Amino acid sequence: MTKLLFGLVSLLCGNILMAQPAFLGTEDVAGGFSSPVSVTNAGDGSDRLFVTQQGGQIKVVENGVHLPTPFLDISGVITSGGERGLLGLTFHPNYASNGFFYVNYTDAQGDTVVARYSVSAQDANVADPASAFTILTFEQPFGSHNGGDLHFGPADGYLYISSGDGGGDPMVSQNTTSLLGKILRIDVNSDDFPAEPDRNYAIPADNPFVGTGGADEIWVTGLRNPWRFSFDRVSGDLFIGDVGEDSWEEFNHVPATSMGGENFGWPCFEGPDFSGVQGCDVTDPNTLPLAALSHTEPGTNYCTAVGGYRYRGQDYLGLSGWYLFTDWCDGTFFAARQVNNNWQVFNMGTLVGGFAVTGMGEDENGELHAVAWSGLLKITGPDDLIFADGFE
Ligand SMILES: [Ca+2]
Ligand SMILES: [Ca+2]
Ligand SMILES: [Ca+2]
Repeated sequence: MTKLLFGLVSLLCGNILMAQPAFLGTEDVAGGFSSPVSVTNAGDGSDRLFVTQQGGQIKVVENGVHLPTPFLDISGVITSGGERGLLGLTFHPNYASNGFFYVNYTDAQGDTVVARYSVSAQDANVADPASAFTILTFEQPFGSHNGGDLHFGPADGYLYISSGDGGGDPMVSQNTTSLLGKILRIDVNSDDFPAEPDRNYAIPADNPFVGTGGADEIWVTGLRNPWRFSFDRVSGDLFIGDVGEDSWEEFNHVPATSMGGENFGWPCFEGPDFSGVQGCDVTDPNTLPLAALSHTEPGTNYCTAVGGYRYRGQDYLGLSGWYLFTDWCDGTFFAARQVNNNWQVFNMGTLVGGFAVTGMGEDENGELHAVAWSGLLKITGPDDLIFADGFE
């Protein structure tokens, strides 16, 4: 890896400051999960949390109780293990009235499926497994780098889906005719493909590759394995954790004002470094991450970016507006915020330990939660201003 842009490397690293002190903590909410990978809420006023297990189950936590009966169990239709499985879950913005929710999983052939399911008519804590309705599928060349997250944009109501480079030729991330290595953006409330039974969505007219040779579903490009991403529920900003290869773990930002089309560089760049991969040029587009964690930083073990959330809850007002994120292997949490055109990034310490936190999510009030090992945790913070450092 050629470090042609060493000055930027220093800037990205040197920007990480120590919190004074680290105010973050955790509270146990529920346990007994098997390989949990995400947590979210239904937005239906029930205050329930839904934990996605890689093996194919969605589990409900109601009033702090982990219900034994799964909300949905699709273990029979998926391939799980390694980086495959049931990887993501999100609820339709009108879930309270239409009962639709959406999953991202690896099917029996190892390919990606985004499917809609419906809650059962009889029991709010059980979905109807026969309601499966395919939204979108795409082939995966190998078992790794499946991406797998999905969320509705808070402002536009479109479904955004993260896809990795698939573990084969990484240049697919720069190929705008491929859905791999991208964030996709589709409208699930309509169908532009009535003749195609496994393609049931519409293309937003303002997607960046509409009217060009690129795939109309693409929102942003140049990602390697965007395992977890999120939206700021207030501003609509998009935050993407992108799992790196040998050098950097990336956390990328797409402002709500974006028209899409950002290129985050992979595989021509990893973090700020030009890779020298054949077919790449140092002048190629590379929207830099808001923060990047170096694999070679002494005393750390960064290896897998876990994108978090910009805190918008009410319990810890000192965290308001801070983007919280972590790394699966190392376990250190970070808080970042944008001041003018710069990002300040603070090391908040290790809350749970390494090889623990696989995903984060919000409850209906915006309180931040994480899944770690077999548990569901609430992230806690200070009651007062987070930093007394003159930045306020
Ligand atoms: Ca169709
Ligand atoms: Ca096109
Ligand atoms: Ca990048």
